[in-house]
Amino acid sequence: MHDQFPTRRGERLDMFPRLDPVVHSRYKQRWDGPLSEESLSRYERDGYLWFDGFFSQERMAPFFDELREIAEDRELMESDQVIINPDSGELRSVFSMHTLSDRFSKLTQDPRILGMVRQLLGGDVYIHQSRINDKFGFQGRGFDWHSDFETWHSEDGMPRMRAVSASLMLTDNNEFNGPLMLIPGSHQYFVPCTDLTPKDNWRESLQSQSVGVPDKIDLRRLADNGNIQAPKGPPGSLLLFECNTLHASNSNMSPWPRSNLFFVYNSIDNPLSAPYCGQPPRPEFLATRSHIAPLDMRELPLYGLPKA
Ligand code: 6CS
Ligand code: FE
Repeated sequence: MHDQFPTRRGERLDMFPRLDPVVHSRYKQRWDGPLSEESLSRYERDGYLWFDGFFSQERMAPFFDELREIAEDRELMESDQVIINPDSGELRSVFSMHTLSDRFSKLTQDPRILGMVRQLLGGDVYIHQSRINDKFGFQGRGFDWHSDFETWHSEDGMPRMRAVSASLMLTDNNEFNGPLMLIPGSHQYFVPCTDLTPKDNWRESLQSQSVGVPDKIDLRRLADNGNIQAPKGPPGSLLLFECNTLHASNSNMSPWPRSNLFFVYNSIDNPLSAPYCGQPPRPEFLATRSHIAPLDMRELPLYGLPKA
């Protein structure tokens, strides 16, 4: 099978311009939504959009509380979908949050998020992956540079660049606690990586990624060109980033936690095929393959009002 995004072939391959639209509603389908022409153009140029204080802090608090409950749940903490930081034994990531919790599931259907996501992807979407990344104070480890699409293509068989991550801040993200860093404009190139994918790579890569990290020469070129940005803001801030935008984060050296929630939306016209790296598919909690149905918008009750 010819692969239009060759990567992890055991040899260095040159990066090349992306083959897919960034804002899909401009091309194949016209799909209206809440984003202005200015925002769409900015997303097209930078590969992400930042919304400071998109939701209120009060609205985020129950999600953070639920995360703390998970950390207390012995059985869940021992399951494969919870990733532990090998240095500290503390929680690093919880995958498939939307199947674990009704509250998280409903949030994936919030009209304010879903409207923008559908507009960017030009039609109906489903959740490819959801997770919380949690960096405890003083010890939360970082993530090396990568494009999510590079992993999802090679390890999950995602055919095209037609997915977007919505990342909601559950805590403050500031310069001390390891906020996400992005390279604006890097989504415009596919950067092949060199090392072959080992079997069950996810067991290693979700703790500390080494395969799927671009060459330093390519990273420098893209960062020299687009610089590096680290959006910062209070709980409830939202980052929408294109699946191929290069990103990384440092460890959390502050005493405060940094917890971010991620929903990855994929177009229903871009369902997974066999992994391009030749390994068996990863578990369903990392990459949805079955029961793919378009997400509907679900209006939620008003927040902040006392219960009737
Ligand atoms: O393997 C994955 O699917 C993931 N790994 C990283 C480092 N980022 C995105 C995604 O959660
Ligand atoms: Fe990532």
